[in-house]
Amino acid sequence: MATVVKHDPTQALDPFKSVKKLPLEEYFTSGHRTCQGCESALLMKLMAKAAGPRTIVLGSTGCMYVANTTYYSTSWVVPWMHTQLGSSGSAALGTAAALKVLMRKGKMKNEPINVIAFCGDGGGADMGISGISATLTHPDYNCLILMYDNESYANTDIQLSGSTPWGANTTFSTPGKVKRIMHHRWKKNMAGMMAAGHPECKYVSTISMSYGLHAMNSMRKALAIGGPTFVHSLDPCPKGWDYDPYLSHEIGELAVNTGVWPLYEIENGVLRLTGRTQQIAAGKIRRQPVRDYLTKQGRFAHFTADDTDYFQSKIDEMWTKWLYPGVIPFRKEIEADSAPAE
Ligand SMILES: Cc1ncc(C[n+]2csc(CCOP(=O)(O)OP(=O)(O)O)c2C)c(N)n1
Ligand code: SF4
Ligand SMILES: [Mg+2]
Repeated sequence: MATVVKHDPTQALDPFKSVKKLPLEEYFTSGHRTCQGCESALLMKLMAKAAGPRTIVLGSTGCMYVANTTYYSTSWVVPWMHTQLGSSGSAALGTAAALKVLMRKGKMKNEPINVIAFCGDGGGADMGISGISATLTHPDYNCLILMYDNESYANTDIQLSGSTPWGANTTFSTPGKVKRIMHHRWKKNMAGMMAAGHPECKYVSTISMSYGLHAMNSMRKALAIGGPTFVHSLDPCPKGWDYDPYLSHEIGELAVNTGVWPLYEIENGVLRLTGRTQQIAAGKIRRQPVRDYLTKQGRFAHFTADDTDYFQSKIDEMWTKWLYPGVIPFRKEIEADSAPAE
């Protein structure tokens, strides 16, 4: 008979009903040095609020490490530890395993403690993907891996990553006179990949800080469900995306409303589009043209009309041809445009 792995108890983290019902306590406070308008810093703040005081946070190298832990100061009120750039997965698993052993041996009080390891897109979707993958195959350890995606290696001056959108201007893909588009690869589908490849992982979701309550409740679900989980946040970055910091919130909304960043969750194997994405898919609101999103950001300022059309066509494809809009990039053979000849 197959052994059913039972995970340890988790904290009861019911969804927050409204912004007015949020606790006033902050566990990520002042004293950091992130740029004005940094949505990743907002993610840290809301993640800590969503998780509450009995939480350990581990952070891999990147802006959210460097700017938040200047020598002799930190904005973290909960225990926090730095981990190596590609190590969010192993840091999460190792910490969850250590807590389990210490509690079993009676060396610390037996209580559910949230373990959250965050990583950037460079540290997570590129360098640390194998460690994250390994962690998501261990159903007996409770931990959340939170990927904050500012679509570049921002801390080292905006080099392109596997998460950088097609055509964007980064320090590794500066448009020139002869070649305008220097980055020809499409962004990795990290959340879909994590969900599809790890059947033991009970919860994967995408979030945006422009929808803070939705994001906090998603992180609470990820922490409460048990076992290892993965949440992917798209975080506008004024420095890397080259826009005025006051636009951060609007650009986050545009990413969702243009269909560039679909919001969804996969809970116990059930896939559900959420928030505005669900409304777009149900035909209740119109998907905005991607031009509205691209023209707000300097990193796309070199785009010609053809480039914008190409970008739009790829987003349309994601919405109309994928097995599930924005989530699963397969097509049923019968629906494929040009099924290969036998
Ligand atoms: C193994 C290793 N290689 C390179 C670096 C240099 N480095 C520090 S932060 C960073 C960028 C990380 O990018 P990302 O994970 O996307 O986080 P962000 O800086 O965008 O917040 C790099 C390359 C490092 N610390 N460790
Ligand atoms: S470079 Fe981007 S991610 Fe880094 S602190 Fe500034 S706004 Fe935040
Ligand atoms: Mg990054």
